[in-house]
Amino acid sequence: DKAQIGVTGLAVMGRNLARNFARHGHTVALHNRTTAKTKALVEEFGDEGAFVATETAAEFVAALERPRRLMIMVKAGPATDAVIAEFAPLLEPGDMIIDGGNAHFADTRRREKALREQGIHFVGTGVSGGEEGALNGPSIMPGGSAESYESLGPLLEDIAAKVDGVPCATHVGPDGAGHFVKMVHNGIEYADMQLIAESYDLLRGAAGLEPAEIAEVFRTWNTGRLESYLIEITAEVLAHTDAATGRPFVDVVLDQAEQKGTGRWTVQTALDLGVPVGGIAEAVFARSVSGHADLRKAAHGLPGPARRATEGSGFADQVERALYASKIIAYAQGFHEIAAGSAEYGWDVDLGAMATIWRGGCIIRARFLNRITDAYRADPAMATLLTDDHFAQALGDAQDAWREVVATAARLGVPTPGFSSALAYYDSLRADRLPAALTQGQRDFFGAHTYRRTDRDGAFHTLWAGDRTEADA
Ligand code: 2AM
Repeated sequence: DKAQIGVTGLAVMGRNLARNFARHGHTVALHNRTTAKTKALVEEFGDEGAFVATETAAEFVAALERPRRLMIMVKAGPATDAVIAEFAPLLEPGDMIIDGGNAHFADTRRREKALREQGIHFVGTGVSGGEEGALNGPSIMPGGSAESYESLGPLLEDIAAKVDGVPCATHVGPDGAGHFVKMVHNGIEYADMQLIAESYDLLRGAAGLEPAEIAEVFRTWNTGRLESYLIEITAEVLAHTDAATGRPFVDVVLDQAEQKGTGRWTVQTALDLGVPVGGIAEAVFARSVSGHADLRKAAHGLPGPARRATEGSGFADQVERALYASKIIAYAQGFHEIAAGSAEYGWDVDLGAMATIWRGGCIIRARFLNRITDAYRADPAMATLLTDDHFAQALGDAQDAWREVVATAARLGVPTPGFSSALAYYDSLRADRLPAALTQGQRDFFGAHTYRRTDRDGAFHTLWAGDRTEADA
């Protein structure tokens, strides 16, 4: 029997996706550059379903039913191009190459275009949920042609996570749309993690709670509107004790956060598109700051306020509100970026559907995402999530606590770039007037860059060096 799908690249993600397909009753062709990995998979997990182990590229391609569905799970970058170059000549028009790696959407657009000329569908696909998700149900974000999704969609929906019976997989849009959305998903994940980290730091530095006590606070939060995978694992990590020292685990881990690049891409892309994503950017920069051991060492002795815990038991509730409000901001910024990318590249992404497929399988899975889906269902053309009834009310209810938390952080010297920038974004968007008017005035003064007026159309320039009369520009 021919295989419905083939997976090449059998490191842990590829292996787990292959097993997931097989467990759902699909015959899966297997291929890996190093054939020992293929053999090992079949030896260890062969009883989970129908696998066809192959050694050469030709054997692999021959094992697939037509049109062929060939999934590549190699490290994003040159390896992806190498594998495409190896297999594309063996394929026929109508066949599909699915790239489930973390490719940059611009690479995906390039590859899709090149393969389209050969009649091959290239489906750049975001896959979120790590190893565990790949095996038991990830969130899947495929781009590529709508035609390819007709053939591929049912398989992807089979292996995806399900929430209330709805699969966490849908066709995102043409060419690079899937990888773009996966990229922004990761950017939002960075922001969400940073806000949680700041909440922990505040509960410790401003309220004087111990990690085990903070774990309890997060457990309580996880029964409410903040219920999510990230809050759940935060409680687990904070409650963990280091076996070697008997100290809280979080106190023995080096405080330098690393990154693989999708958060940085989210911010770089936002800059290119002109979309303000301060919350995501601050999260990327916070990791960067943490890693600059040399700067931190040099600055370590600089003066700050006495960092004494002064806050009482009501503080945790205020932090919960600040966290929820800041989280709304981070998601609003991420969705703005997806909307802008969709408009720029003509993808017509259904924003509400993105929130739906993130409800399960992926790292940012959360109860909260239903609210985003509802918001876009009610008004698909909404300029910003912030004005949705639910979110506007939550932001309004949270704002006193949010301001109090940011003020407390500033007073005590607890760094909260995420909370602070989220609040500044909120205040900027809702402001009557912004000091951007002054900025334009300065630009006109030193560079004759002109300005527009509030009271009539046109572009104007003031003769700053002369008699300061105004001229039509
Ligand atoms: P390997 O087992 O032969 O190293 C993750 O690195 C996966 O991508 C592995 O399955 C690895 O195969 C595969 N891979 C990495 N670079 C590759 C390349 N240039 N060509 C083919 N497979 C590659």
